[in-house]
Amino acid sequence: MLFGRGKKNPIKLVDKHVVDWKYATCGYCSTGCAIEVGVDADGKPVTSRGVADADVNRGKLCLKGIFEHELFDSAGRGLKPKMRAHWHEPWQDAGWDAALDKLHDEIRRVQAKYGPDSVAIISTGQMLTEEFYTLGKLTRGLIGSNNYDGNTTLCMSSAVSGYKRSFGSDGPPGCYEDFEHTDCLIAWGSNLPEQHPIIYWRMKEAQEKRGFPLIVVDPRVTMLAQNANLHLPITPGTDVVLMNAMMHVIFKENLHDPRYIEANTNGIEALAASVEKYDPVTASKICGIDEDTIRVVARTFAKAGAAMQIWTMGINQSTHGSDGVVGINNLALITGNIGKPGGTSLSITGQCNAMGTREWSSCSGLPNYRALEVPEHREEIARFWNVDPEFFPKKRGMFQTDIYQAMEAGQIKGLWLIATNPLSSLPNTARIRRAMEQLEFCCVQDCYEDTESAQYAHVYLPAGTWAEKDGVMTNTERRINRVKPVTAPPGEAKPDLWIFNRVAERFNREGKVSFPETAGEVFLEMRELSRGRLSDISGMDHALLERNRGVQWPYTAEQHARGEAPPAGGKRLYTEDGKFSYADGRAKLIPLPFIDNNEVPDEKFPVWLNTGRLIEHWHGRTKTGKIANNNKFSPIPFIEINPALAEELGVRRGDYVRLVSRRGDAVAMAQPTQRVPKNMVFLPFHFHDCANRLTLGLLDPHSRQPAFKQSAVRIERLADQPAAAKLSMEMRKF
Ligand SMILES: Nc1nc2c(c(=O)[nH]1)N[C@H]1C(S)=C(S)[C@@H](COP(=O)(O)OP(=O)(O)OC[C@H]3O[C@@H](n4cnc5c(=O)[nH]c(N)nc54)[C@H](O)[C@@H]3O)O[C@H]1N2
Ligand SMILES: Nc1nc2c(c(=O)[nH]1)N[C@H]1C(S)=C(S)[C@@H](COP(=O)(O)OP(=O)(O)OC[C@H]3O[C@@H](n4cnc5c(=O)[nH]c(N)nc54)[C@H](O)[C@@H]3O)O[C@H]1N2
Ligand code: SF4
Ligand SMILES: [Mo]
Repeated sequence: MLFGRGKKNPIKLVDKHVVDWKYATCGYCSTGCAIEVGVDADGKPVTSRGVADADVNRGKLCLKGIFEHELFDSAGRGLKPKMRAHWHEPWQDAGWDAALDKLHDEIRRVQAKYGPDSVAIISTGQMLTEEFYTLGKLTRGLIGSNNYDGNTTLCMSSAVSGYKRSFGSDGPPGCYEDFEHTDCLIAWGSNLPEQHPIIYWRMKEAQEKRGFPLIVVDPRVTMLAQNANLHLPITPGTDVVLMNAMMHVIFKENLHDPRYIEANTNGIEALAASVEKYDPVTASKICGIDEDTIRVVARTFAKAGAAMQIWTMGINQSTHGSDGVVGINNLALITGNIGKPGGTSLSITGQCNAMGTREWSSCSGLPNYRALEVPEHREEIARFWNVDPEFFPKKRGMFQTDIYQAMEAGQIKGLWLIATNPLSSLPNTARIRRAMEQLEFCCVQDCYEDTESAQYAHVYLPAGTWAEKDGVMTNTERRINRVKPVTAPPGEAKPDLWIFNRVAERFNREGKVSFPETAGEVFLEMRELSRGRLSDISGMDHALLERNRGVQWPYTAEQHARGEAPPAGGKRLYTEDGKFSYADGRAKLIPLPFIDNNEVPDEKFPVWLNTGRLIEHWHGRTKTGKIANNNKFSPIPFIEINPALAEELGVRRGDYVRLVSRRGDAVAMAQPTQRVPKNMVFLPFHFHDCANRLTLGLLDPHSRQPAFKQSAVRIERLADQPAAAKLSMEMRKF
């Protein structure tokens, strides 16, 4: 025997008696892994595996994807529609007709009493694209409230705003294959190995082959930072200062690309003048990165043949979120790193279909990146949907974060929440509670009935989730892929598309507007609306998407007719000179003066509160809190705390502490670690009634995205540890 060790017991895999494998795309993060779910002879989903020939994940899945089939019959799923007259009364089971009639009647009642925009509709990044499009048509074309937005305001809105300001349109220009061509990668506020494990794996493989430098900007020593060549532990909220200083060095040392700037951009003079005062010495005092490191990073980036930047919530969730994205784009543009292999500015999106909602939901405008502000766009869509163009508002309505403030002020009286749980995910829970209490009517449409937000609902609609439904999703690299129904929703729950179509019938009694019944038909309608636009999908259909394991947009009918195999042309955007979405085809270089407007630690609240995620959990844990193999890794709230700070506070590993901010307090277990500096704690926001009791969430002026990652707290060791342990167990909820 090899190694002479004698006979070993062979590893036995449990035979799950799979008779068929069904195709889907993972419903957690935006990586977009292709999954096959194994079903047994009774049609029960029993296991999941990665699809071997899918370009995105090449057979791999992370810890969430592997156990995803377990959510189909997990605890807390909604099985029946429910109603009640007041939110503090017990629920009564209701039939679908009664619940949907109530939703229609209450929306019209509130609108009649307080005006059309007094009803808000808040959607998500976690439905299928055909569902987004249908909800958009229903809201914009029939219901007619302009206060229609998504949880993407908590997530991608800074990226959207920054792309629009720099390039004239949203749409991430790069792809995962860029890792295989890049000569330098900067990751801004992104913890790839935990939050996008399979993108990380693609990056790591490429890096091991070619050895390009990885530079990580993050105040924590994240898993990604541990793998970096250079880690820049930046002072929270000051990334824009570092970007300006890097540009300062690049211009001073003539490392920019004049040919590219000349051919493709406007605004170089103003930008160069504005970064003049951000010399590395001055900048280092604000952003906490020493001047030599700033110079080294600027040179490494600018001198690389192709240089790439990725970023996630460390940039977007800030009072300078949109500016941070523009800063990244500025750096890319002045060095000619857009649209070329390995040279790009790639926003790593969050939710599985955060891109689909940006493209098709009509939340901030009209389908396929059309704007309410453009008369031709309103005309075009009105004609296509057979509605009166005058019915459309002439500018976008409130962002989600502003909707809550309007609710608190009593301006918004009706709310329809779809696949989002603001009572867990919005900053400053106490204010969100007060806002929800002002409502005359609230409907929650969720695949789980035990969400925090459902406490305030008058109608609950049980929805299917993920592969109980049929449609498509778009991932971070603009790849549209299929989700096919593996199983039916439990009990009387229904796919969201079915629900929207039934609601539409009630607002569309004369049948003026057509609402196709199946996702396949909806996709064909969307395809027509995409012709000739940046996000052109006219060459695609559901079958082609599955065959290719996803196709990146654009993929046009002409390409398809010419027989060009996907992803021809769709890998990257802005590959040619003068192809940006502004009228003159040029991108904009935009100066970014920095004003310090964060809540910062002071004597009373001396510690930064940084919040974010863990690999094993998903947001408010409606899903992962009930899947044993995810939940067991971190079943209760905890903080990462520096050992020196813990010692000063008399806190030992495993002690419970109270965190106090100007908004409220929360209890968590202390886990001392060098991952965080002495003046910061990191609190995952996954736990019930915890992190967002503390956060302030000041808003970015352009994107209205909250600064979830910058608040100030004080920490107290709790005297009564057994009582604290009990409280903490209660906060497990599930
Ligand atoms: N396992 C898992 N994966 C997920 C999710 C999940 O819930 N669980 N959610 C998905 C979604 S919707 C999203 S949006 C993404 C989020 O993905 P990420 O953004 O990668 O995750 P976060 O943990 O929110 O934040 C990333 C990092 O930002 C850092 N940061 C904080 N302040 C600053 C700052 O001022 N500057 C910089 N440069 N960095 C800062 C934090 O220390 C943290 O390490 O993850 C997606 N993937
Ligand atoms: N402190 C702090 N707060 C944060 C963040 C942070 O980093 N720190 N990150 C923010 C970010 S980036 C995000 S994206 C938000 C996420 O915030 P939320 O959107 O509130 O998060 P989820 O818990 O994913 O909520 C999704 C809801 O939809 C339900 N659902 C899932 N699939 C379906 C479906 O197919 N149909 C229907 N009808 N329902 C479905 C789930 O059960 C769940 O209740 O949180 C934000 N909040
Ligand atoms: S990396 Fe994201 S898409 Fe892939 S299996 Fe994990 S959660 Fe799903
Ligand atoms: Mo997100």
